[in-house]
Amino acid sequence: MENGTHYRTCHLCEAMCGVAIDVREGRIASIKGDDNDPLSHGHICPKAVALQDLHEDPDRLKKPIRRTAEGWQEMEWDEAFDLVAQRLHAVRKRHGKNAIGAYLGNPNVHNHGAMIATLPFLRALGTQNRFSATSNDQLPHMLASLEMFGHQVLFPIPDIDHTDLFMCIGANPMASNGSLMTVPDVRGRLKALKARGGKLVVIDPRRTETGKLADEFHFVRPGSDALLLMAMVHTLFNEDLVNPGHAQPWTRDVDLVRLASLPFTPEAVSPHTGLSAEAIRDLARQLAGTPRAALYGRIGTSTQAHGGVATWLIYVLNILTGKLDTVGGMMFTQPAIDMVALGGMSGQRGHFGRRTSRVKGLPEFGGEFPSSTMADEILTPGNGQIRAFVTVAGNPLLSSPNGGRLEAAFGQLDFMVSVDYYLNETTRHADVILPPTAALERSHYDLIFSMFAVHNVAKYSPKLFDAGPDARHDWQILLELAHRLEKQTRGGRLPVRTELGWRAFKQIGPDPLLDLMLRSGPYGQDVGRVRPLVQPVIDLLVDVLPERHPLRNLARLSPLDRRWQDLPKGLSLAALKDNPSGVDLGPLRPCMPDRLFTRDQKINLAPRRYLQDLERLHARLNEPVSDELLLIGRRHVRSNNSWMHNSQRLVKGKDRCTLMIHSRDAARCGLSAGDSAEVSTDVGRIVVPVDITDEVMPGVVSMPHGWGHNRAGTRQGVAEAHAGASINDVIRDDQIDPLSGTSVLNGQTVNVRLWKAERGRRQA
Ligand SMILES: Nc1nc2c(c(=O)[nH]1)N[C@H]1C(S)=C(S)[C@@H](COP(=O)(O)OP(=O)(O)OC[C@H]3O[C@@H](n4cnc5c(=O)[nH]c(N)nc54)[C@H](O)[C@@H]3O)O[C@H]1N2
Ligand SMILES: Nc1nc2c(c(=O)[nH]1)N[C@H]1C(S)=C(S)[C@@H](COP(=O)(O)OP(=O)(O)OC[C@H]3O[C@@H](n4cnc5c(=O)[nH]c(N)nc54)[C@H](O)[C@@H]3O)O[C@H]1N2
Ligand code: SF4
Ligand SMILES: [Mo]
Repeated sequence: MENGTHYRTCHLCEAMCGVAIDVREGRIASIKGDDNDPLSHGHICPKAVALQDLHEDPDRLKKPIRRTAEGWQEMEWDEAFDLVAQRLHAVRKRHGKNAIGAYLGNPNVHNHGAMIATLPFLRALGTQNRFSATSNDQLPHMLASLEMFGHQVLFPIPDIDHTDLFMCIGANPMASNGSLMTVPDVRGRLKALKARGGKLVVIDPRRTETGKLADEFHFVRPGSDALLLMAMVHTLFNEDLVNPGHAQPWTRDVDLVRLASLPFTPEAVSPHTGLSAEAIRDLARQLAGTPRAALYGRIGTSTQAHGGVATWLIYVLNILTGKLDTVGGMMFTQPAIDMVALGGMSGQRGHFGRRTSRVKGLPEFGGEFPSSTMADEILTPGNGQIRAFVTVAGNPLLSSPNGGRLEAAFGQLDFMVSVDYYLNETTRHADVILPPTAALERSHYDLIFSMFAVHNVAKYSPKLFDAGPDARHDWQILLELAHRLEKQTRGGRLPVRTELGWRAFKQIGPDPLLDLMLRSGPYGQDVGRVRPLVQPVIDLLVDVLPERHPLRNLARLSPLDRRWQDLPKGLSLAALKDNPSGVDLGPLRPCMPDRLFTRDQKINLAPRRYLQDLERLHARLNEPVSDELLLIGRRHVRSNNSWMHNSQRLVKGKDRCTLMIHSRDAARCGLSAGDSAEVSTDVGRIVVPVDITDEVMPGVVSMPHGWGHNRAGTRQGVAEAHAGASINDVIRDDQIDPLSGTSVLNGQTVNVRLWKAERGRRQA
């Protein structure tokens, strides 16, 4: 790499900040914000410098390793691919396809190459036992989008730059930098909101970094949001405040929602939620009374016992008050590569409940079962039991509920392979680890997060460093394994056309496909010239791309489509390369009802499965309010899920893996400043230093996830020295939101007591 400044997108979280990386003598000299980035305008968070730490991390694996009796041994790629394909195939042959389990982790979504290669890889595996971080995360949003708008990834995004009221429930964008809302520089944008006379309202069991900036803050009891939101709906009807605005003609079943909300009066829900009836009414009135307003919820409202209903109600409230698809409300993006349109064309809009899991009968979503039931499927004998496992960019041992049980499950597999560049809590169970190139060694285009951005932008970054001939990208690893597995399936040889397809795919890679997608997309360039190229490429890949793969529809897209007539044109990969800081495609704009995918092109405001689940919510009204401690999660701006703790710069300073507890509860548990607490449930116990603070609501304790790097046999020196404890070691895997299958990561009851080193030692 030549000396100079390289512009790219930071891929670490959803915010897509533009970074300017200065390279001197082949090394990174500095990482700064890119002032010319049309979305982030120079903003970065403290994690951006960790791009260098990740790149230079001596613990990062560069060659495949295999577990042997003498420990881990390096091996050559070809040998590793053969070994993995053979072992997986052997399991499949003996026990059937579903005997292989697969888990896809969060970083895949930040990696366009991996995204494009995943579906062919999964098809080659052939298993129905698929899992991902989705069911520990945004599944309720996807389900609501599917049921209400007809498409699982058509998400309403807060138009935060034009709103006058931002109501934030169960999200802490000041720490997370936004989620299902790609929003670099949240602080700057919230400042601008206030400068134009707007208001920030935050509702959370903890007065978070975002809560501290709020003009109005409310504590809410964990897991009670659905009650609160229902009472807001109730108020809207009761006070005649319902007005869907321009969504009126294409919104159906408003009356059913009114009926459903009848029992949930503000008075009835008040003791359960912790908000007064008057405060609840006032929230509803504010939302209805502010023309440009957005109600937004995330992890706190989705990964909890009523995550399905709570997430649905957030959308319902926005719709009933006319906020959907209006400037300053909840709007839809128009990305340059429109995965919504591409998927929608082949009926790939998503599906739910087509089959159920073997052991617990839980519904699939988009072909995946809930991650909470992964251990059940590995540990429970019988036909279809998982015996081999594949993880790609995931660390479920720390990120899924009941880490201890997963530990036991992974420990008894016949074979496991992980595509990952760290030897960590999960991958140390693997027989083979296949490490991909690091992020700066590959090109970058945000296929997914461009769809969630608060302003339409497109940006491509070429690779910064050359990883050399002995390195493989994620997409190369996945396609190579897929190709070899397909061959195994068909007895060693593929039909000529299929073989050619695989070779072509491996040769082409993702970037030329990006180019075709950009050119034929809404802002594309010169379709006349591109059109004849698209179909032949798709034809070449037709045996490789699974049926209904969105790419198969590429030839049917055109920038000249009626819907896209008003949009600026000219995008191609070359055009993006000419604009290394990215291209501004304009603010979000109304696009409904054209973009609805429901059969009748109407918003389904009251899908049946939500109404059915209300019985469970209603029953809560008659339950006593328990005084047990409820455990919730949190994020910190210097951390990112489980995998950024090996950067000294990020972990240094104050211990961040602490248990926040209210002074009242600390006193009840006999805890004082400087103590450690033992947090336990019937699935496990952990020890964490306490942070006594009235920042959390009485009755609530909070700790971050992704820690617990003290398990033997990992190779992450810095992380091991800052181990912390894993919250998921005490979170039960048998508690899920039955409506959506999402893990209950927030609001489970826990026991907390003073941990005495003496007692710990005796038990050990
Ligand atoms: N209790 C609790 N649990 C939670 C959450 C919570 O709020 N509370 N949050 C949940 C959420 S939202 C999420 S998204 C999940 C995340 O959970 P996961 O997706 O399971 O895990 P991550 O911690 O993101 O770990 C990512 C893994 O990918 C590897 N990796 C990083 N980059 C790459 C790459 O480019 N290629 C490959 N092949 N590997 C890579 C890392 O080494 C690491 O092993 O955690 C969930 N778990
Ligand atoms: N720095 C950093 N940034 C990240 C990540 C990270 O790990 N670190 N992870 C990324 C990922 S994968 C994701 S999905 C996003 C998540 O983005 P966010 O959803 O913004 O993440 P959190 O900061 O966990 O915010 C969840 C909030 O919900 C609150 N909460 C918990 N239980 C309840 C409840 O029952 N009701 C209500 N109303 N609130 C509740 C918590 O107190 C917390 O403030 O962040 C992304 N960005
Ligand atoms: S907020 Fe931080 S981690 Fe997220 S994209 Fe921006 S610089 Fe990267
Ligand atoms: Mo996530």
